[in-house]
Amino acid sequence: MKNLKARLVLFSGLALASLARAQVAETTPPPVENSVDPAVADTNKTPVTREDLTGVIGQVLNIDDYYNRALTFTVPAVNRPLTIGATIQTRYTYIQDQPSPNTFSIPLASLTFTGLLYKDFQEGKNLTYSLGFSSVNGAAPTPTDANIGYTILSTADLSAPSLSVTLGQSKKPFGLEPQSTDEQQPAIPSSLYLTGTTPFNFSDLSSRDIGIVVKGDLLPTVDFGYNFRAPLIALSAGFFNGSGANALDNNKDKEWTLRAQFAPPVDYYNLLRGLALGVSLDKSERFLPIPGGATTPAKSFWIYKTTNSGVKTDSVKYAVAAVNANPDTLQADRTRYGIDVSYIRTPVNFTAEAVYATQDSAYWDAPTKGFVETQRRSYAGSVAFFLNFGEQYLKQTRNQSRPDDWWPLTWQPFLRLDGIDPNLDVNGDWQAAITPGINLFFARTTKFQLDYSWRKSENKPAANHQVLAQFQYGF
Ligand SMILES: [Ca+2]
Ligand SMILES: [Ca+2]
Repeated sequence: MKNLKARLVLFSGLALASLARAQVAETTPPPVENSVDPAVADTNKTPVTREDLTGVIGQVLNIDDYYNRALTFTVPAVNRPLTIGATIQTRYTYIQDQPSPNTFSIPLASLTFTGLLYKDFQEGKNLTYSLGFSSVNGAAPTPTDANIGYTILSTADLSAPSLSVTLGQSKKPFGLEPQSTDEQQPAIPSSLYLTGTTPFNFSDLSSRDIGIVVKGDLLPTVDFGYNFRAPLIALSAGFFNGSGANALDNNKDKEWTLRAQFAPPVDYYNLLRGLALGVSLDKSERFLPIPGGATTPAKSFWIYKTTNSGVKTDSVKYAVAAVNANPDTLQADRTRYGIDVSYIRTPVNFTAEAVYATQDSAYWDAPTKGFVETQRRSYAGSVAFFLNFGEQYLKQTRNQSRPDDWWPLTWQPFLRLDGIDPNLDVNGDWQAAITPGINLFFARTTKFQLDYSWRKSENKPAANHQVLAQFQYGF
C-alpha cells in the first residue's frame, strides 16, 4: 500500500511539474530587454521562480492529501499480505421418505484468510498463516484452519525436495476424500463412511484437529511448461490431540497420522502421468462410554395383612428397582489403514480408496454380569469416476491473461460408488450408495451441481432415493 501511494504521489508530482513548466513556458513572455545571456532568452530554459516551485509543491501536497484520504477511507489495510476467500453453498434437498421436510438450505458458508507472515525472496522459505471460519447449516461460525506454517527447505527450485511444517488446527493427512475440501469434490454428499452417525464411522478422519503436520517430498518430476510437479515419494506425518476440531485433549494419548504417496516419474506423453498411489495409517486412543447393565433385575412383590381368622385383607405392592452396574468408560484404541489410487489426467479422472479399521470396544454381558472387551472391525470404500469437458481445467489456459467476462463452460459428469460395513462381525448393517451427477462450471468459482443418489441399507428391503441440487460459489 505504501509503495502504491508513493508511486501515485511521485507520478502526480512529476506530471504536475512538467505541466507547470509548460504553463510557465506558455504564459511568460520572452525576456527581451534585460536579457544578458542569450541562453536564458531561450524560452525552454526559462528558470522557474521560487513562487512557481512553491505552487507546484502545494499542488503535490494537495494530491498527496487527496490520495491519502481516498485510500484511508476506501481501502482496508492489513499489516501482512492477505488473500481472502469464501465458499458458499445454496442447496435444495429432496430425500424420499425423510421424516423432516425437504428443504432449501445453506449447508456451508465459509471465509478463509491466508497469506505470508514473512516472505523469503531468496530461497522461498516463507512463514505462512491460515485462518478460516465456517458455518454449517446456519450454526454459529467456528474456526476451521487456524495455523502457522514454515517452509524448511528452499522452494526456489521446484526440482528440489520440499519440507514444511504446520502448527495449529488443520486437516489430517489421511486418504483422498478426507483431505479434500468441499470445492474439490465432484459429488455433493460425502461418501457414506465419512457421514455415518454411528460411533464407529470414519467421520473424524475428515475433520480438523489441533497439532503438528510435517510434509515433505523427494525426487519430483517437474514440467515447468505446465506448472506440473509430481514427487516420486511424498510423506506426511501428523501429531494431534485426537479430540476433534476446536477441542482440548481429553486423554493422555495423542493421535498419529502417517501418509505416503507415490507417483511414477514420467513425462507429459506417458499414459501414467497423473497416477498416484497412497497409503495411510491413523492411530489414536479415545474414551468410549460403555453403558452398564443389570446385576440384579427389577422385581415386585405383595405384602398382605391377615386377620385373626387367617383371611388376607389388605395388600401393598412393593417394587424393587434393578441394581445396575455403573456405565464405564473405556480408553479404547483404534487404528485405521487406508489405501488409495488416483488418476487425474483431464479429461479422464478416477479415484478409489478403501479404509479398514479396528476399534476396541466393550459390552455388558448379562449372563456373566460384567463387561466384556471386544474389537470391532469395519471396512469402507469409495470409487469415483469423473470427466472434465472444457478448458477450465487446463492450467495453460487458466494462466493466460483474459478479459474478466471470459470463462468457458465446463461440464463434469461423474459417477461415485461408496459403502461401509461398520461391523464385519454383524450381519445386516452395511450401507451402500450409487451417486451419478453432473457439475456445470460457468464462472471461475461458481458451479451448479445436480446429484441423484440411490441408497440401500442391508437391513431395509427398499432403497432410498435422494436428489440434491446446489450452487457452490465464492471468491
Ligand atoms: Ca488425545
Ligand atoms: Ca456387517
